[in-house]
Amino acid sequence: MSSTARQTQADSVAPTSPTSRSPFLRAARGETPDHTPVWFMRQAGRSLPEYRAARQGVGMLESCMTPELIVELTLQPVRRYAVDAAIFFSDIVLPLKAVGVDLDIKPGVGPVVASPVRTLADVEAIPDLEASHVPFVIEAVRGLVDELGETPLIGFAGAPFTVASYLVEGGPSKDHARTKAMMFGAPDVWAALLAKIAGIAAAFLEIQVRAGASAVQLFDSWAGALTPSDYRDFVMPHSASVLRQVGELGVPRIHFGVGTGNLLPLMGEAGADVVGVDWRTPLDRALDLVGPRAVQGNLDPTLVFAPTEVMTARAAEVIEAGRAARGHIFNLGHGVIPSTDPDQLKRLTEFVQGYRPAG
Ligand code: 1CP
Repeated sequence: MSSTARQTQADSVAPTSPTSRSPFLRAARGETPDHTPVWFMRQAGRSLPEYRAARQGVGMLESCMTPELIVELTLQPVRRYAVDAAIFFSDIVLPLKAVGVDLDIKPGVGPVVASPVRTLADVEAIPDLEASHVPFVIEAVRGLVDELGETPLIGFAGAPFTVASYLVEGGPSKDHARTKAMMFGAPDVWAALLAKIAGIAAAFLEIQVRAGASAVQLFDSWAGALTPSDYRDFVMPHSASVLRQVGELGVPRIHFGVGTGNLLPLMGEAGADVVGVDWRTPLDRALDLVGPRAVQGNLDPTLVFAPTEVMTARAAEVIEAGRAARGHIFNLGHGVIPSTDPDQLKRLTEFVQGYRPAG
C-alpha cells in the first residue's frame, strides 16, 4: 500500500477523528470504554418495518447498488436502536456480482449462482475487483460517514470459504458437500478459487476503509463445517491473507464464524483483532481460546423472543463474562432473526448500554 493510503488511515483513527472516542472502537482496540458497546449482525435487515417499506419492489442486489438506499438502510437501525456501530448494507456476494459473476439473491432463498464454479478455467474467468466496479459503494460509504458522525461504520466482506461455498454449490447448502469435495479432491482448483476470493475480499474491504469505514468484519459464517486441521490446511492461509492485507490499513479487524467453537484459536491466529463468537461457546470459555484479542458476541439470537427479564438476565451474564476480556463488543451469537420484535431489540440495546457492573 502507498504511504498516502497509510496516512489517510492514520488520520481516520487519529484523536481528532469524530469516531476516535467511540466505545466500539475502544473495545476493539482492547480498551475498556464506559459502557459495553453493542451492535447487531443483520441489524440492517428484515425485522424492521421501515426496512420492508424502503425495499418494497426493489431487489436485494439492486438495493446494494443504489447509494441512496444503501445509506438509508444502513442508518435505519442506528436511528432506531442508537447502537454503537453501523454495518454497511450490502451482501457477501455483492463483489462477485460487481465483477460480473452471474448471480442473484432470491427472496426467501439467498444467493443463487447461475454457473457454479467447477474448474480452474472457471476460477480464472472471474475478474479481480477494482474500485471502478463498485462506485456506488464508495459513494455510499462517504455519505454514511458524514451522516454517522461519532458512530463508526463497519465495512465487511465474506471470507474465502463461505463465499466459495455459494460459488461451488450454486446456492445455499447445509452440508457444503460439493465445496468440500473440491477441497479434498481438487486441491489445486480449490487453492486457486480461495486465492481469487481472498483477493476480491481484501480489495472490497480496502475500498470501504479508504472511503471512510472505521473497522471491518470478515464473515466466515460456514467455517464451522470444517475440522480444525482442514481449516488450518485449506482455508486459514487465505483468510489470513485477507486480514493481513487489511491490517496495513490500521483499522480493527473482526473475524466471525458460526459453530466455530473448535476453530476459535485458529480464527484468532489468522490475524484478527477481535474474534466473533457464536452463542454455542460460553464467552468465558471463548476467552481462553482466542488468545490476546478482543471478543464480540454472543447472546443466543432466540433470547429476544423470551420475556424481557429473562433476556436481560442472560445479557448480563454475557457482559459479566466479557469483563475479563481484553475488549468486549456485545452482539448476538449470529444475525438478528427476521421475526425479531424491534422493540425488544431496543430494550436489549438500552440494557447493554446502561449496564454497570456491581462493585
Ligand atoms: O431481500 C432481503 O431482504 C434479503 C435478505 C438479505 C439481507 C438483508 C440477504 C440475503 N442479505 C442481506 C444483507 C446482509 N448480508 C448484510 C447487511 C448488513 C447487516 O448485517 O445488517 C450482511 C452483513 C450480510 C452478510 C451475509 N450474507 C452473510 C454473512 C452473515 C451471516 O448471516 O452469516 C451470509 C452468509 C450472506 C448470504 C445471504 N444473503 C442473503 C441470505 C438470505 C443469505 C444466507 C443464505 C444461506 O442460508 O446460505
